[in-house]
This record gives sequence, C-alpha cells and structure tokens, in this order.
Amino acid sequence: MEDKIRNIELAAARIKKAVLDEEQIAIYGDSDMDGVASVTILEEAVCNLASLLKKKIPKIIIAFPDRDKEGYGLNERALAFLNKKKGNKKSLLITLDCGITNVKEVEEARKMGFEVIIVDHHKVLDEVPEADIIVDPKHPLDDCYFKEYANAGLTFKLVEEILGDQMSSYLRSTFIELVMLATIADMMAEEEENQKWIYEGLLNINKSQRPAILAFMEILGPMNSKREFVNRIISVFNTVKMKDHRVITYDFIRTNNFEEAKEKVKEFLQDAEDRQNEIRALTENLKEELKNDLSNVVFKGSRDYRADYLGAVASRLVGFLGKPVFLYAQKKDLSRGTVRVPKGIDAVKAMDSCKEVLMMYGGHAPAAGFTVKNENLEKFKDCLIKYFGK
Ligand SMILES: [Mn+2]
Repeated sequence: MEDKIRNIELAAARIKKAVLDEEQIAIYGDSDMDGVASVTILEEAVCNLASLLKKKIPKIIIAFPDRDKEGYGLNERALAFLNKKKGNKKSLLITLDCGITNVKEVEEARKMGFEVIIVDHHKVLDEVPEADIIVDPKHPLDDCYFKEYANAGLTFKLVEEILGDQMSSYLRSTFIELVMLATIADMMAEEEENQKWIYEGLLNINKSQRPAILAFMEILGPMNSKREFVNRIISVFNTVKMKDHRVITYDFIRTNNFEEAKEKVKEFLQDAEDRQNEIRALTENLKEELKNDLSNVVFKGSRDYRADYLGAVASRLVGFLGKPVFLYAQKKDLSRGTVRVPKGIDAVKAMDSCKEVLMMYGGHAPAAGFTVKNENLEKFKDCLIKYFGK
C-alpha cells in the first residue's frame, strides 16, 4: 500500500510548470457541491502560487457541464465552448470530479490541442481515456491506502503537493471548509482523512472567511447543529443553475461582497424550497404508482422530468421500494438518467452489462448516471430486467 495517490506528484509538477511558464489553464468541474469546491480550491491555489512565484496570474478558463442540457461530465457542447475560449493558444485542461468515463471526449480535447489532466474519484470503467495524466484513486493501478476521497479532498491533496509548505494556514482553512462541505455532500465514508477534514471544517465554520458562508449564517439564523447548517448549504449547492457554462454557485462561493451574498442566499433558499416541493410531489406520485409493482427494478422516464432533481427522487424511492431505481428525463433524441440502488448492489456494474446500448454512463456503486438514445430505451430496460431478474 502506498501513502501517495498515483500520479498526484506528476500532476502537481505539471500544473506548477504551467504557472511558471504562464500557460493558459482550463479547469472543467462537475456542477455540484463537490465539483464547485474542487474548482474553487484548484483555481485559488493556482492564483496563489502565481503570486508566490511573482508570475502573472495565468489566464484560467472555468467551465461546468450544463447537466440539464448536456448531462454529466465532459461533452461535445462543453468542449466546443472550451475550445472557443482557448483560441489558438496551447492550453492545459484539468477535469475535476468528472472525466474518467469520457474516452471519446478526452480524445477530442487532445485533438483540439488541450493537454488533459483528469482528477476524478469516480469508478474507472473498462475503457480508460487516453489523458496525459490521470489521478483517480479508484484506478486499478492505484495502490493508495485510501480511496474514498471526495473529489475536493483529492484536489486538496493535489494543491498540497503544488504549494507544499508555502500554503498559508489561512488558505488551508478556507480549503478544508470546502473539502468538508464536499465530503459530506458526496456522502463519502467518514474515515481516515475524510473524518479529520470534516471535524476540522465543522469546528471552524463559524469563523469562515467566505462572505458566502457568513451570509448563510446570517440569513438562516441560529441552528440546532452545525451539520444541519451545512446540509442547508449543500442542498443549495446541489441545485444546479447554469449560465453560459458557469454554475452560479461558483461565483457565489468566491464573492467578496457580503451584501450581494445575502441577496443570493435569499434567492437560493426560495429556489431550494420550490425544488423540494417538486421533489416531494414527484416522489409521492411515483410511490403511489409503484407500490404494487412486482418487478425487480424500476425504470421510468418522462418528457416532463427534470434531470436535476431525479437523483433526490430516486434516492427516496430506493428507501421506500428497496430495489434499484432508474429515472430519466427524456429529451428530443436522447434521455439522461440517474440511478440509485440499495446497499449491496453496484449500479455501475449493472450498467456495464448494458454498455452496448448506452451512450455514456458512470458514477459510484450506490449512485450513478447514464445517457441513452431514445431508440435504445426499451433495449436498456430489457437488459436491466435481465440483469436484475424478473
Ligand atoms: Mn464528486
């Protein structure tokens, strides 16, 4: 067992070189709490390193997938966006909390002239993208003793390599705060460093330096527990709202304007409430509809479903029905879905057996996602019925 994650020093050295040479850097992260935390940590570390080294702050292109329009991970539209921003300059592309399943897209990115570093904590499928550097503790070649990091935890390990003992205690504590939020949000095992970071992050959250966190504190008022407070923040961050490949929570977490942050928090909390109501209504409808259903797997979609809250609905249904739940939002030509399964079942493995009919899939054993052409929906369903038994 190694105590270092495979390739993490290599990735750190490459990013350091990019800062030294004032190269352009594109950072592409998932649009949820873990992704936004990861992007923020890496971006702030890179800017910090540039000023420590008395270098120009590199041009950093930031983008996130529009989950509703594009689904999860690197994808064609996002690549076109990144490529346009890149111009004809040489550029690094670092994917955070996504990328490990994007074989085609990584190939495409490299053709566009990006040098690709994947930093991901998701399961590695049979086919691995040909990126320049891959950091993923779940890679079969990775011998690291601990594999259950949130991606933000992984990114923190990476920036520890990048900054070394030049990381100020101020910077460290603002990073740990984000790692704590992301580790709880992604429901990673509270063991080893995860446990340490969660403890430290929760301990210090009321001394946060981020106006965004302080604004939450002021608007929400006193809470019974720090966990409860943190869960409210997470539910906002996992509500993905996009504008031009930028998730609005990313600008929010980085803001220096307390008054503006307070206005945002009010807006977010209203949105979160509306969303909770929609989730509750859909869950109740589906419970009613499925309570007498005898099949071993739920596979259901609609043109009215919105991809961004299906995960929450599927989680509740798994608890109620005790069987795997596949829900999808049907678009014009394809459908995007989310999967939640009871303990002991591996959602990614189930989809491995159906990969011929899928465009894209991936995630974790208990929670995963997929993209499928509408013409293959029935085939996918049949395949799942076969896998889980009648
Ligand atoms: Mn994650």
